[in-house]
Amino acid sequence: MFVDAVDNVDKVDTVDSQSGFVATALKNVPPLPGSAASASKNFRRNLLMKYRVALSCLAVAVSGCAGLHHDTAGFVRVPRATAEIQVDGKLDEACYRECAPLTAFVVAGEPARIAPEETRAWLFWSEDRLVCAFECGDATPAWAPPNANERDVDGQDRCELFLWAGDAKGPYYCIEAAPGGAVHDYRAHFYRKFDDAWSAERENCRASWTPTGYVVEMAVSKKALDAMGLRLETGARFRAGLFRADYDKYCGEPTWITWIDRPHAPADFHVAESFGTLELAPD
Ligand SMILES: [Ca+2]
Ligand SMILES: [Ca+2]
Repeated sequence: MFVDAVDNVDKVDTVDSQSGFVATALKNVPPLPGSAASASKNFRRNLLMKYRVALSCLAVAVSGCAGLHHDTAGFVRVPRATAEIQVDGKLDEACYRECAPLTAFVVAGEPARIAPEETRAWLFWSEDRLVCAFECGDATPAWAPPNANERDVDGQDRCELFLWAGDAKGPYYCIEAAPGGAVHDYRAHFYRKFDDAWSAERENCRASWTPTGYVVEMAVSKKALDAMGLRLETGARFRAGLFRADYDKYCGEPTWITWIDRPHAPADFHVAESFGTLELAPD
């Protein structure tokens, strides 16, 4: 069951009462797939171009900041959160300005192809949770409202966080979050043995629309991480996948976007080679 609540004139919150996932959408939310309102797409594309220029300027401005991620060779040092992060689908906390995002996303299996949309991702940790956020340019929103069938996320734009303790025979855990608030979370074993009954202890998980795409902001609790065999302490290392599916239309053909690519191999995020390594940094 889902509950709609309007708490101010600018946004509408859609709450999944079972998962706790909340999508915060501006009232000028992108049209549902196939709706007449999709005629506004050209206007959105123009906005996208202007916004990308602005983001390029911003990237230059923050390129020398402290806490910079190191995203070479599939290894990232995750900075410790120095202030409270409100998981509300808005990336207006200082950490998102002060820490450069991961931007090394590529089209999976197609090294010569430039990703058609910009993808930026951040990770932060504290003693009680791991925070992950994505900011995605997307001129072609493809989404549907949340419903009881989490597999309906499969045909939607979405950002994906995979977490794995590194045991080849052990489980890995996946949270796939769409811009309209639908979430598909599951546990899996290699190769592609899925258990949809698993659900993350997602105390907070929100998505919101931006003028040029969407944001997903999520936290995974210490309790959930403990159950995965992942430790929240300085120096701890574990494996993670950061992925994105970008559809031009609902249930169309996606462009698969990944942080760790297997060049010249078909896109497949459910293999160990698609995971990078995170190290929890002291600051
Ligand atoms: Ca926030
Ligand atoms: Ca899209």
